[in-house]
Amino acid sequence: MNRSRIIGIAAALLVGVCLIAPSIVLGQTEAPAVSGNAIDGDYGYGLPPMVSKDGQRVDDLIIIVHWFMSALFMGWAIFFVYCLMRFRARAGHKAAYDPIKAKVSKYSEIGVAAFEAFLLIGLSMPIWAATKSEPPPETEATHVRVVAEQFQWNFHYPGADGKFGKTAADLVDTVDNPLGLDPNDPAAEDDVYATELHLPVNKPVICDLTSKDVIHSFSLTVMRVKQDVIPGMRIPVWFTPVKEGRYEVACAQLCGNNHYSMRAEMVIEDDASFATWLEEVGIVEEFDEDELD
Ligand SMILES: [Cu+2]
Repeated sequence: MNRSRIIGIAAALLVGVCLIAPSIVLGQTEAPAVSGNAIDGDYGYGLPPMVSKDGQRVDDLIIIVHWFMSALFMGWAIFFVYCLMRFRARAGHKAAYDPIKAKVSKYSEIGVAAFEAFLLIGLSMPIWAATKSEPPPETEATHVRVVAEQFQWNFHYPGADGKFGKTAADLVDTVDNPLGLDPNDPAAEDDVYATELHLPVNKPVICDLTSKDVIHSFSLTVMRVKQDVIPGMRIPVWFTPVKEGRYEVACAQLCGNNHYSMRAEMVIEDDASFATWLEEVGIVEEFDEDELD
């Protein structure tokens, strides 16, 4: 392939990326559906919908990093095409093997390193410290235990007494006792089990994550929350939902053959609807126990 053709292909690729990128960012498609129910919010090729109090800060960081990487990409791509043209083989020219010393490259490298340090120390660390180091007070938060298993999410609510009943791995029964609740513990009597995550709007949420089998990852894209779920560990995550709606809970860690089907729904609703739902789910559980007796 001759050199001018290589230069032409490189330039065409560069122009192509510049033309396609904005249409990808601006494009919108249908929201994904979970078990037949429509999921709220506009899903496109850009950032997914965000309904969390602290989410905007995470989004700002993602956007800044992407603009910075785009500028770096453009800089390197222009330099690449320049080198192809400037240092092509020509009659009467001989390649020089001495290292090149240029002030432009030295200062641009220092500039990139300084900006990266600013990204880490000036932007990322303060956001991380503000949103991830201190959980909200337990008395003000909705507290849920999230128990992952192949290939389902289980949600455990403490019930009216606000206390989670004791659980034990050897009490787990997939059909009758999916959480492994201890029937002799009085705190377990009013506990609620659900496969859908319901949460009241505008109130902090603490989710304690654990797994029955392998490593999963609790992914609430709309809350900008993603955390590995590890058997034998209790890992808390917290967030504050700010918009009512029906959203997706996904597993973001390849956890086995049916990993793709490990999805649940998260319903953000007002206080009254949440209280009604908790009561209804509780009633269903009691009814099931009567049936079994
Ligand atoms: Cu999983």
